[in-house]
Amino acid sequence: TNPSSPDAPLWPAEFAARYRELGYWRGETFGGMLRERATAHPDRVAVVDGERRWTYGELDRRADRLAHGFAARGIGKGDRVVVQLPNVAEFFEVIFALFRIGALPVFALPAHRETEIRYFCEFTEAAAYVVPDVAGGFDHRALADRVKAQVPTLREVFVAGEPGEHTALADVARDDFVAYDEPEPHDLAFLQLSGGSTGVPKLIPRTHDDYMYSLWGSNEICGVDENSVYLVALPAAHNFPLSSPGSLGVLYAGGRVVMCPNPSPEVAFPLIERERVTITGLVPPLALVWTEAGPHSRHDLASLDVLLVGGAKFSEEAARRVRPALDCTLQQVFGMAEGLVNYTRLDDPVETIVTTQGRPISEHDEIRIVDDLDQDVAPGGTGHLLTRGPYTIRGYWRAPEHNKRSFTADGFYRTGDVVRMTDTGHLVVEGRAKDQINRGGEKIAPEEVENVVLAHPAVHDVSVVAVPDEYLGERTCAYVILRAGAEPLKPVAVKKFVRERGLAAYKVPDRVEFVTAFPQTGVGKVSKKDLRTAADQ
Ligand code: J2J
Repeated sequence: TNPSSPDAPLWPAEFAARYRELGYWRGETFGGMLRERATAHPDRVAVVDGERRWTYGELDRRADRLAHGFAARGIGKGDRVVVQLPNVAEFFEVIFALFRIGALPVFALPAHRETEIRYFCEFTEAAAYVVPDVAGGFDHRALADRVKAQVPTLREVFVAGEPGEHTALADVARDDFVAYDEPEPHDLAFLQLSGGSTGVPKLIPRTHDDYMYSLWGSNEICGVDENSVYLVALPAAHNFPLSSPGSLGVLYAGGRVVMCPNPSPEVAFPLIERERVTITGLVPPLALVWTEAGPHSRHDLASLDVLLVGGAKFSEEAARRVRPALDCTLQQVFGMAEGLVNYTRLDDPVETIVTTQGRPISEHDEIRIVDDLDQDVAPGGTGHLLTRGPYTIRGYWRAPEHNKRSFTADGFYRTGDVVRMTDTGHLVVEGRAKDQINRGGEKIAPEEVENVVLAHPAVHDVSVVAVPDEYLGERTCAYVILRAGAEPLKPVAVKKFVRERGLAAYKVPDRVEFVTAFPQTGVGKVSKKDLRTAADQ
């Protein structure tokens, strides 16, 4: 069968058949996987959140009760449900319930605000939106009120905690059986968010089969087994802590997942000690903070075996500090929600671990490094990374026009990353060709921010660019041209405007500069390269 649909172009039949034959696609679903683990070891702890400890049996039961509750409310196979939860145990209860009934979680981040959430709900025609009551001092129920008033398809808002005007998750769950249509392994499991380089974020359709392979493939490479304890320090819904090998990899292996409400050493280190955490993943700025704090900590971090660092380039200098400071093995990871994930191997020589971003999970991850004309560069040369393989998507969800640009005719994904390959087959990330800003692992599409700034009545034009930053790698700078005759603006007024339009805080420009013209390229387009150089002076 070839389940490609107009919504989501999937793998051509011959590729799907090959990935099955090779044993990469095992024909499992997430709902079935949890059931198997819960049957095999019901009393083993699956998820720890503060004082709550859910066994596999309990997580399975909770997912069932919620699945029946969702089904009773008419949510079913193929329906989209925007899930915006912080690092709490309910995250797993909700997503496994949705996996079971074949409804697709759309993974929003806790930082997203009205502009992003409204877009996700509208674009996916979501039937429901799942929120916490209050998280990080922000009332998500009030955000849900505003979104629900604007999106007609949105029938339900479910709240983990005090529901206010909405419905408590606890009141959705039910013990009686409600029939539902189960998904097949080749069906979509969820929609993940792309970092994005365009005005609106793109949605990434992942299937049970392909994502499950990225999990067990990662487990083998990262040494994850039933004794592993994974600390979810980054936002749980992000692809890295979810799948590389992440919480879902560790649940696949029958290990234990520990929710960390905040990635600072003050919160994370005591949890590592208490739960004997063995593995976790961090973005480079946090890895820097941990390596500074590690040697002075009064907490016992000896259980920590592996620290994965990725999401943005980790400098060689910082990479060298990890083992001395935390006495664990560094694993660099260069991944993307669209698929391809590269890891340095645990037994790679130290020089490889600190100077490369790893090599692909699979022998069947096809890698091409090409010039601007799509011609392969000479071995060892630097160029654009294109990839195709058993867990890399063949197209974004409902984006046929965009897909023509982001994928080659023969199905390679254009990552937008500029890389070279060493003679051991490891990739080194040398730069980026896509119009995206990587702010310490948080991805920002300049166009999305520009569209919001442009809505300001005093703004004639704007260009958002990256400026180098010692701590975050990159920060954002908005160059603004005011309208003729407009009252002068202060930078804070621009930032405040962006925040009030309901954009995630990490997208609010760090710097705002007023100019009278933008540098132009030869063909009369704004030269972002020249703006970046100007910002760096
Ligand atoms: C340089 N750039 C990197 C690295 C990602 C594991 C780890 C990370 C992500 C992720 C992920 C990088 N060095 N080590 O999904 O499963 C940049 C590249 C890439 C983009 C993808 C995972 N690791 N990057 O970061 O979808 O530019 O996924 O194309 O958020 O992050 O971003 P995202």
